[in-house]
Amino acid sequence: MTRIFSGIKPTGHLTLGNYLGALRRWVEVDQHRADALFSVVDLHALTVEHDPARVRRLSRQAATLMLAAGLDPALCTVFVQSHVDEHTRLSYLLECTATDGELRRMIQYKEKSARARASGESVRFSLLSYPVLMAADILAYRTDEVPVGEDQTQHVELTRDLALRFNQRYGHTFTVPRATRPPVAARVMDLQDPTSKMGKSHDSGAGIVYLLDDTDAVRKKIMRAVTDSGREVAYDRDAKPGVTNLLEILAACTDRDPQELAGAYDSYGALKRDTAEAVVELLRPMRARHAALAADSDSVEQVLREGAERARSMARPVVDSAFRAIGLLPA
Ligand code: AQP
Repeated sequence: MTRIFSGIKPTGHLTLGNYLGALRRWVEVDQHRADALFSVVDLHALTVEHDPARVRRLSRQAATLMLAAGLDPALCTVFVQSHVDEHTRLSYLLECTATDGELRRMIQYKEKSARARASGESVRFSLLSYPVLMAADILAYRTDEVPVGEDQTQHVELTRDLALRFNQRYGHTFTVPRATRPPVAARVMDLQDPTSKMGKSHDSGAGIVYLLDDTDAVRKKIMRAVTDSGREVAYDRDAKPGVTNLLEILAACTDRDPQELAGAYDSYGALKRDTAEAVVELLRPMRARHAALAADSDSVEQVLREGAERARSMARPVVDSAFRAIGLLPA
């Protein structure tokens, strides 16, 4: 059976981008067709300035939202990355496989380190090394497919390179995974700056729809979305990034084609109204389930404990065999 691994990092409140670009497909497709593992990748939240209490809170909230969105522990494995030691054990071996040059070429590293330096912050070494930890997350489970948004494709490419290199040098140990992407909404853009990704750790709350935003806030954010000059509703990411983003969101919410939808509107106002209503309806059941689950945190913790046990039992033999292959004495 195909093995899938994907994760969400608790760097902020989950957004519509996380849902349309990742979570929805995990729920509707991946957990049914594959042996799937979905993780709150909390170690990845430590690569930038962080507040320990906030990371704890956001980790719990992310796990609760993943379940509220419909991940079913009877169908897939839901767990917290730091609960399974195999990720960090394997990460070191992969650090010994990766090169400094290839890590410095990672676009996210270049962008985030430049941003940190520009604002006078120091750059954590883990910001450079985290793609290797991500490779360990994936390879520890002999994953076949990694559903990710466009922004993570380069890291999955690195994972493939590391798996191939390790296998060539030390004998076949890892499955070489491939990235898969959702058909639409692979990249939901910020409503106030439609040329940059809607990211949960970004500052501009006005351009970001959070999954737990109340109905009024969702409507306001979408009605105030930046649109483009002119009046024509056209699906064209370069010439009309704002309108195109709204069309993609509406298309993803209603399972329609964004190009076709463009032909159905002759004003930005109507497009915004329909998009706002579609998003409100999409999020309504999830918010209700989240409220119920948040009131029963014991059951969420139980799911995470069982998920970690299952994940550990899958990862341990793979990581142990990597330790042996690379030349370490068995304990
Ligand atoms: N805007 C988005 N559009 C489509 N997919 C997205 N994803 C995230 N944002 C969008 C996908 O959601 C999964 C989990 O994301 P993540 O936690 O790795 O990254 P993030 O939500 O983008 O969080 P940050 O902290 O705001 O990230 P950075 O700092 O990297 O910008 C992934 O499959 C991701 O592709």
